[in-house]
Parts: sequence; C-alpha cells; structure tokens
Amino acid sequence: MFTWISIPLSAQENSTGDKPIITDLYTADPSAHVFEGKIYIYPSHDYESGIPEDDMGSHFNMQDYHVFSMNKVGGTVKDHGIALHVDDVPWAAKQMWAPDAAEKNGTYYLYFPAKDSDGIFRIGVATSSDPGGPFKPEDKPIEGSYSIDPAIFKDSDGSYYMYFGGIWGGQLQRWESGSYVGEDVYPPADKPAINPKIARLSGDMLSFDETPKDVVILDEDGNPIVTGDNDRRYFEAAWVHKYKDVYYLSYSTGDTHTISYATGDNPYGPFTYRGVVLNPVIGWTNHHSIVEYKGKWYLFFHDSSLSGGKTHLRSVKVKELKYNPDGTIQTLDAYKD
Ligand code: FUB
Repeated sequence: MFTWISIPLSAQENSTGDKPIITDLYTADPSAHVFEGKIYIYPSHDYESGIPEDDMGSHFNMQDYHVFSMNKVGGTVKDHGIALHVDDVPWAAKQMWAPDAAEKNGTYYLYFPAKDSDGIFRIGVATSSDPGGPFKPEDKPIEGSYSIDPAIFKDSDGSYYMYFGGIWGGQLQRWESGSYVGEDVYPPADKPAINPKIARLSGDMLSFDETPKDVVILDEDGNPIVTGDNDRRYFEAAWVHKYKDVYYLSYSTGDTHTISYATGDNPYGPFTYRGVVLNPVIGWTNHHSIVEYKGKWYLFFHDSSLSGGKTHLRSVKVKELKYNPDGTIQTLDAYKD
C-alpha cells in the first residue's frame, strides 16, 4: 500500500520560499530546461479523475500536458496552454505521466510516457517549432521504448541520451527478461536492484540509436545497490546533469521517498551513490529536475501541500541547489531553509 509521509501540513506555512509556482492547475514531475534564454517547465498535469488509489498508480490518470515558462526564478510563470492531449496521440490510451523535452536545430521534442491500448507503458515523442508547443505527436511510440519517466540529457559533444524507467506502476519490473511479461518480477532482496535504462537518441531525435542498456548504481564499495536497499535503490524519476565534468544521476527512491543521487564519469555509468538531494515531501511521490540558469543551480520538484495532501494532486516548486567544494550536493528540505 502507499504509505503516508507524516510531514505536518502546517510545515508548508513555515516554509521559506517553497510556495507552489503554479496554483491554478495541479502540476507535477517538473522537467526544467533553458530554451531561448528562459526556463521552460514540462510537468505532468494532475487532475481528479475519480480513479481510486492503488499501488500501480491508477489514480495518476492524467490526460494532457501544459508547458510553462519564466524569465526568472520567482518571477511570473506563463502557461502556454495545452501542449498535447492524449486524444491526439494515435497510439496512447491513458495516463500521460512525467514528460521531458529537448531542442535540436530549432525543433523542440516532447517525450512522454502513456499506456497503449494493451495497458503497456510506452514512450512517445511529439515535435514543435515553439518550446511552448503545441506539439504534434508521431503516430507510433518510439520503437523499443517501454516503462515511464523519460529524461533527456544533452552531453557536451552534442549527443542526446534518454534515461527512463520506473518500478511498480511504471512496469520496469516486467521487462527484466528483455520482453514484456504480464506479472511483476523483482530480483531477490540481496541481488542487484532493477536499474534505470539509457539509450542514445538517433540523429532525428525520433528513435533510439541503440538497444537500451542498464545504468548501474554502485555502493561505496563498488558493489551494485541491491533490491532490499530501499533507501538507495532506484525507483523512478531519473535525471542526469553535468557539473564540472562530473555526471550526476539523480532519482526517486520511491517507497523511501527521497531524491537521491550518484555520480559517474560518463553518461552510461556506472554511477556511485553519494547521498540525498531532497528529503521526502508531502505526498507519496518525489520527482524533480536540476537545471543551471544565469549562474545558479535550481531543483524543481513537487509536493501535495496545495491539495491538502492528496498524493495525485501535486504542485511544482523550486529551490536553489548548492554544491560543496568537493562536488557533493547539499541536501534540501522543502520545508526548511
Ligand atoms: O506522475 C506520475 C508518476 O508519479 C510519475 O511518472 C512518477 O515519476 C511519479 O512522480
């Protein structure tokens, strides 16, 4: 069962600068990028569809995306309207979960997971000449794609990579054999945990240039983090950024509710576990992105404070993120300075 995180709602009133930045819609899973000199945010659009809560996330029944932009953190946030609706995606049936975006040669690409008519999560792509959309979807999902939470990383050499995958409702545990099985299969508690996946994108940004590979997360002794290590093992919400030539993989630990991170020396990893970026927030899920803007680093994330704690009705927030001189990240708490 989903477990309630016992952060008092009154904590929001004591918070410092962590108010939702969008209050007329519920928004979650914010993927932030700097395009055309502004911060653009590509979030999920939460709404109340009436589907009861379950462990597979059926209550996250989102049907469209809005894109938002701002000229400065703390400034006015512009809603660019509906960027893509599930009814306009030929292959998608429901559950438009956490998206991301990328730009190449003046075209903007929106990557999004959704369940197909067989109830299997796939990842699709849609294009636009405007970072705010609207986006035109491809007729089919990306060949070889599966599961959820696509995150696009552009490396300094101009290569683009997609990280993806999420366990439980994200179905990653059904793909460990290499093809989809209709039941959940997890490794034993003392065996390496299920890993997020990476695939380099092809030149046209519409397909994978390689078969997705595992992104291995190691502990301090160089051993893969195991399934039973719930405080550190990967659950969902992969994000990669680069700081001073080090690759940072950050992700949600799911049922232990942190955004944790690991570092490596190339996009494929392995990555070594380093610590916590963000402590648990109000609501079950934790999902974020990290972006540099005008010389400062920011963590975009969400919580359920605005909805009074409803886990499927979340709101995007932002906090400045700071590094220590050794490159480790200072842990943030949504409700404290
Ligand atoms: O928003 C639906 C799902 O909840 C996302 O795909 C996960 O990362 C979690 O935030």
